[in-house]
Order: sequence, then structure tokens, then C-alpha cells
Amino acid sequence: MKSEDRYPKKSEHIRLDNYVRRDVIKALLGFGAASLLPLGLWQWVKSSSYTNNVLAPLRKTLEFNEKLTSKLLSDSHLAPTFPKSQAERKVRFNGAVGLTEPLEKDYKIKVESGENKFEITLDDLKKLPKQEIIFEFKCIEGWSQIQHWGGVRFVDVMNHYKIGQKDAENLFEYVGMETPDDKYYVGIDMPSAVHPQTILAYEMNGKPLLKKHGSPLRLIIPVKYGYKSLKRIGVIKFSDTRPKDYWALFGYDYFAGL
Ligand SMILES: Nc1nc2c(c(=O)[nH]1)N[C@H]1C(S)=C(S)[C@@H](COP(=O)(O)O)O[C@H]1N2
Ligand SMILES: [Mo]
Repeated sequence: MKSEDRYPKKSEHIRLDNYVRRDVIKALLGFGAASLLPLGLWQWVKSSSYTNNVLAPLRKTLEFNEKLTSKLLSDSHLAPTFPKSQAERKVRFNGAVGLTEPLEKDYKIKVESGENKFEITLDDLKKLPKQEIIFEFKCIEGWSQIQHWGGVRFVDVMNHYKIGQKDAENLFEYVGMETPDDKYYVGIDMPSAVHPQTILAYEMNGKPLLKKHGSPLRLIIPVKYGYKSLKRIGVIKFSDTRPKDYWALFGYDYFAGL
């Protein structure tokens, strides 16, 4: 095994006392205003009507995303992107909670959307359109890096598997993701989950993810601080109640918006 691609050691785990700093939390509150943008979008998505057998709220979102990404509309909701040449080759590693156990051989992602429970394989996901993004990944500890990730848009996954829909009119309010061992977990508000830049990533710099970066599959959510980008997705669950969130339990902002 290459030293680069090993499982992280226990000693590399995050030290909690380094993290819970009141001044950082206060600074976070300043970002509150930014969360109004996705909320506005969300109200709009929610008010759309249901037609045919497709997820109507989601279809509107998809159309809206198309416009956003084709720049017909202002791209103020989008995290800035960069050319590939600027992507960091030595990507930083941070946090190994939930990554220390060997991965099961027949890795599958468990999905729960209301009564609908099933499993998805990585190969299934790779059949969906590939989406790459080069953006500035920001960790709340104070470092940032331009990084290049590849995978599938979460909104495409929702649409393909017809998940995330509570009833004919509405999507669930949240999606929760967990590592297979349930030691790290995040909760994401639906507007951010269906954001066009939110992807389930299986590649970094054009190659399969390394274990320490969350292989085989991780979340990449550019509109939020790094602690929401869960590595090694084992479970995806939709709900109307706030899913448990690892760092929110330590006093960090639940939404972690940028
Ligand atoms: N499973 C898991 N995912 C995680 C973490 C973790 O400890 N365990 N740390 C988070 C934090 S705080 C950051 S900044 C990013 C770091 O991702 P990287 O190691 O690929 O740089 O992963 C996030 N996702
Ligand atoms: Mo982080």
C-alpha cells in the first residue's frame, strides 16, 4: 500500500479542544446573511406545482440549475470556480473520524427516503453524468485550497432515483449523511443539497479518491465549510427533522454556509 493511500492513524484524529473556540463561532454568525439567498431559492422551489410523474419541485430546481450554470442568470449563488491548472496537486488532509475501519468489500450506499429503502453501488452512480468542480475548499480552522473533484451532482442522484420527495408537492427539508460506522455524520438543508455545485465525489485530480480523502465516495459541498463535506458516505437519509451533525454537536454553526 502506498503511504499516501493508507488509513489515517488514530493520532491524526481531530483534537476537539483545538476546535471549539468561541471567537470562531462568533465570526461564523457574520455569515448568516448569506444563507438568505438559498432560502429564497428554496421558497421558490417549494411553491412550484406538481406535474406528471416527475419530481416537480426537483424539476424546477434542475431547470433553475441549468440556467445558473449556463450563466443565463446571475451566478451569485455559485461558489467561484478556477481553471484546472490552479488546482492543488498536494491536497490537504484533515479529519479521520469514521475512516479508521477497513472498508467492507461489497461497499454500497444505504439510502432511506420515506418508506423507500434501498442500496446504491458506486458503479450505479458512475453511470450518471459526471460533474467536475475546481473551487476553493475552506476549512474553518483557517486554511483553504483550490481543489479539483469529480463525481455526480447530488440533485441528479435525487432525480434519477426519485428520492428526497416527501409527497407530490414537497421535498424533505434535510438530508443526513453518515460514514458506514456512523462515527461521522452531517446534516444538510435541502436548498444546499440540491445546489448545482453539490456533488458526490469519487475522484480527486482525475483519479479515484484516496482513502484519507474519503474513498470510495464523499460529499463535496462548495457552499459550505469543509466540515460538512463528509468523507466515506455509507448512509444517505432524508428527513424533515434536522439530522445529527458531528460538529454542530460541538457548537459549530449547523448550516456552515459560506
Ligand atoms: N468522515 C469524515 N469526514 C470529514 C471529516 C472527518 O473527520 N471524517 N472532517 C471534515 C473536515 S473538518 C474537513 S476540513 C474535510 C477535510 O477533507 P480532506 O481531508 O479531504 O482535506 O473533511 C470533512 N469530512
Ligand atoms: Mo475542517
